[in-house]
Amino acid sequence: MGCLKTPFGDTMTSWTLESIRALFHTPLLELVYQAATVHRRHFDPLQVQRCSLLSIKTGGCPENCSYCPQSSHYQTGVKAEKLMAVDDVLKAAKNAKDSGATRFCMGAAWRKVRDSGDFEQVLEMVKGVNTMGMECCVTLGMLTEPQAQRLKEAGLYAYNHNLDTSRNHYSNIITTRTFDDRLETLDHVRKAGISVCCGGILGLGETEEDRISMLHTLSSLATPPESVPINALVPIEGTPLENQKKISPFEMTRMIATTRIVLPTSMVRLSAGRLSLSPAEQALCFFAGANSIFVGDKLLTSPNPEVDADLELFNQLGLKGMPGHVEEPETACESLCC
Ligand code: SAM
Ligand code: DTB
Ligand code: SF4
Repeated sequence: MGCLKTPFGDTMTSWTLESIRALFHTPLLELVYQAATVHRRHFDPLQVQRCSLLSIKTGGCPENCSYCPQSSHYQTGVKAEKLMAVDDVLKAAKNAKDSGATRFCMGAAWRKVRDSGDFEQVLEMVKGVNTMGMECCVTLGMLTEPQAQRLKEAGLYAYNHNLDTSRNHYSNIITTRTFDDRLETLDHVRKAGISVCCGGILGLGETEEDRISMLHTLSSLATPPESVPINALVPIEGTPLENQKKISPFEMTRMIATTRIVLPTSMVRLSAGRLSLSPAEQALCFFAGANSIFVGDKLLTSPNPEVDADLELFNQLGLKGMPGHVEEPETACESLCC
């Protein structure tokens, strides 16, 4: 790790590839202990943010991401649908808020945002969710800087745009866009003043070096992401990765612990793949520094643990939901959601 001085005189650490590699290969229990220690310095370790996820535009995507059920390149049984109506989305957001979610994420199976009526509708959705006092996050594919600015003006809190894997492994997984395309959109999001949510997927046939390299790219961004989702591949029949070997819970734990230490103040999200982890394995991930999950029995198109199972998990572990910090405006909400 090298030390840099910020303009304010305090020290900022920059992680070299070698230092991340050494950390990643630390014996697991020692690594988890270090990560848990770092976690406690920056967060209440008993608080785990509950996020809600909704697919506002499902299927028919022109990209060929080898893991994705929504790509039109593969026969996965996911039907292409039109963009959801604003009112329906806001009703879902209200339900999510009532059930304790403090972040509402909307996903669209788009390659990129087009300046169109659909984008105007998404801006309305963002405005509505923001008005409810939840962190509003969207993931819509590639964005230009003016589009990012419009999302910011509508009240967008965060934009999710994952690197998914290392630069080296990227073209084995997706060929319809490049790693640099991803970085360019992240730059547009950052320039618009939107919080960046960017992480990856384990189980895409990548090596440990690929995982280390992805973390190095994330920590080397001019401003590292405030939010880092770590997904385990949900294998989808019909996709090229349907028979991929499942990652072990210890691989997930190692990745989460390393992420927590390399990006100590970021939210580390235990995202897709929780159904293949037992309650005890998820507990190990929380101990290693994961402090957010998606709640609700569906992710975008694939299953997620039942709400009751997560409530029981929180009770058993003594965890509580992280309180929201986005303020509800004082004026009454004029949208159709309430
Ligand atoms: N189309 C937009 C994009 O790709 O940025 C937004 C939606 S896309 C479904 C959001 C993220 O979901 C992907 O970047 C990927 O990390 C994750 N994802 C998709 N399919 C997955 C799967 N089968 N298992 C785990 N994560 C998956
Ligand atoms: C993220 O990193 N994982 C979420 C969210 N960001 C958008 C998506 C997971 C999708 C899993 C496959 C599906 O349900 O379609
Ligand atoms: Fe499309 Fe996003 Fe799925 Fe890739 S991950 S196929 S861009 S919806």
